[in-house]
Amino acid sequence: MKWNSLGIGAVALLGAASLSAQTADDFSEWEKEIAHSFAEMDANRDGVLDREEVGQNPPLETHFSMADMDKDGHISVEEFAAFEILVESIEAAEREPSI
Ligand SMILES: [Ca+2]
Ligand SMILES: [Ca+2]
Repeated sequence: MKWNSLGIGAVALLGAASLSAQTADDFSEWEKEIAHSFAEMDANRDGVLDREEVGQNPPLETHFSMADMDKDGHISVEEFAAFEILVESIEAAEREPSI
């Protein structure tokens, strides 16, 4: 499976711009974690997450339609990565209110 292909990289790079603390190493670790959690949720291993599979991830379940950017009814790994970046940015913003 070619998870660490350009798709994740491009999405992750976009996210990096907003997550100032990320180093290149953190970054590939993060990418691995994303691919790992995605694979764990993808119970039927068809490479996408459907509504039943995201039940283990309540924020994703709640915001499924928002995370499903191309509205095909499934969450791809790119969409999942983008969603996680969004959640992390929101959490980071809540932890560190702007000065
Ligand atoms: Ca699936
Ligand atoms: Ca989709």
